Amino acid sequence: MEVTGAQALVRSLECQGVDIVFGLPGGAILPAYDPLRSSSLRHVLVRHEQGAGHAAEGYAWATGRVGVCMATSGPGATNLVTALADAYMDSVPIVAITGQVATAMIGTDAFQESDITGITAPITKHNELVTDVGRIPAAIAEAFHIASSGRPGPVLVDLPKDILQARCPWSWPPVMDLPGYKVPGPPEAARIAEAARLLHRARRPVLYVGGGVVKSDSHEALRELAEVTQAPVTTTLMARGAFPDAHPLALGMPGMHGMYAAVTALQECDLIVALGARFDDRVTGKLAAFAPGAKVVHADIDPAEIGKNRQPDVAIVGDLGVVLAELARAARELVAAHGPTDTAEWIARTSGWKRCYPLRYTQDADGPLKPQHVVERLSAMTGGDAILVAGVGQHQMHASQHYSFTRPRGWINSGGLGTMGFAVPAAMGAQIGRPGELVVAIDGDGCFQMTAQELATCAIEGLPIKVLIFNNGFLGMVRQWQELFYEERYSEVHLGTSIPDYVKLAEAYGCVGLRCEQAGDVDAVLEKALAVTDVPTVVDFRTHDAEGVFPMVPAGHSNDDIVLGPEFTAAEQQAATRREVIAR
Ligand SMILES: Cc1ncc(C[n+]2csc(CCOP(=O)(O)OP(=O)(O)O)c2C)c(N)n1
Repeated sequence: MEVTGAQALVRSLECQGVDIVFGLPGGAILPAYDPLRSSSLRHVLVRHEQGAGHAAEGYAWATGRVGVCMATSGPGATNLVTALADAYMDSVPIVAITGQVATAMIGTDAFQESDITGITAPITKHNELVTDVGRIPAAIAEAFHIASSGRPGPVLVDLPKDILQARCPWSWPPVMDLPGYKVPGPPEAARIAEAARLLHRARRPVLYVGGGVVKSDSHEALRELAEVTQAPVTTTLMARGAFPDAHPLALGMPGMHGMYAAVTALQECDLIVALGARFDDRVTGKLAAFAPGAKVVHADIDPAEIGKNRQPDVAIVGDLGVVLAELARAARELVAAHGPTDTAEWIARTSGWKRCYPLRYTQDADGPLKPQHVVERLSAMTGGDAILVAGVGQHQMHASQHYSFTRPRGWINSGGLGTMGFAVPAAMGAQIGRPGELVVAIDGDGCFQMTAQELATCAIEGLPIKVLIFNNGFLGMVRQWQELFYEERYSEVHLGTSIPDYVKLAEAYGCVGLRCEQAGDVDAVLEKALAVTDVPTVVDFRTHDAEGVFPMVPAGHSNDDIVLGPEFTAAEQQAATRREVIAR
């Protein structure tokens, strides 16, 4: 049976099990939008292609499935670039379909021509300009295979208009031809055994958990490993929720704005077991001074991560689902044969740090509204079960720090690229992927204004996302750096709180708009927002404009230099620097 290239594309997506495509049409991709009308695919018409890209990411984060976005050539395709770079940095499986000018026009500076495979080569796991209509099914099948297997990531398929219009015989499944692409096999048993032995012997171990644990859905085996070995667990910004924050072994987030206990435990430990984490500079601080006395076990599906920043003593390459299950089994056997691990003293110490140097802020009843207070109330009112999506900046850190996460895939953010404008469209994708669940975006006023137009998409699609704007009137995180590192010389960070009027803006977009200026009103306003079930709700929280994010390790410094912040006395800071547990 013969079909057009466009029909082959749509059928391939259907056969691939795709149910949702985020996109916006234009000239070169037009042929594909025609068969879309009669397909089983649901297309969500975004207001900006960046929104389509982040929505595909949000869908992928929330469901574990591949997110799909579609755009036309030239500006449509280049508007996807930020989302592709974001997905690449955070290993998010998405497939981007772009239209391209007709093959005969390529290289002529034709209208809306851009070399999108050239542009995105360094920010995609794979991309392909398809020049043969008969290859479309294979190109799509390969794109989904590459995006979702091994270390996940974005793949782009560029389809010239004449290729979409040409005809070819249809058959499925196609033969995939990927000679250079290999997904790691099972981990080496000897490495697992060696890692388990180190963990069994360690007196001061830390499980350093990264986004790979979420992506491989291996949180249950992680919990078993932690409990069997009695090893404290730190979850990075990419892994919040992979281990419940309320668990006695949970240390919280490590890194630049991490919990004192997590940061210091990594500095003092004798063994780091890094699981799907990449020793990112935001976690290690000054690399040469990071965890000086620790042996390192590093498990990751991507061999390129092993030894990239820190040379491990034991390297395990493999799917963390398998690695963690086998590590837990090996640890259980060692405990059965040789007795339990000896970490009680270490747990007492790390728990002491948690108690002495917690997150601290002051919410005066009639003082300015603190962002931390809003997050804590949201956490309490939702039992930690919301799907939380964040923008980038202070609000992101406050959300990650103060929300008590209970489960994986309940936290979605832009970790590696730090993309302002991520939250609203990613929340849209998450809500479509997990209908019926509560999706809450915590966004900064700066971030929100970068992609706010997707509220229109959400309203039309009837998506009841909650967007909590922490409106401090500033590009807050940059303001904080100017305060601390540029002697309060504030330069181009003031946005003002009243333009736009976020309540009116929300209403103009067909959403419910609410405002909250006082701590005493937070619960009532959140309750109102949570009660809306048919359209998005936007809440303009007028938050304190001078609030900082602490603790903080200044960029480039050693994690030993962690600053607790203004809520702690000089004596407490000194005790923390000496790593003392102060008797109560
Ligand atoms: C697209 C983009 N541009 C610039 C930055 C640099 N940047 C990081 S945080 C930040 C401020 C964010 O301000 P806002 O959204 O109001 O959040 P707040 O920090 O106040 O919570 C900026 C400008 C970025 N991360 N992304």
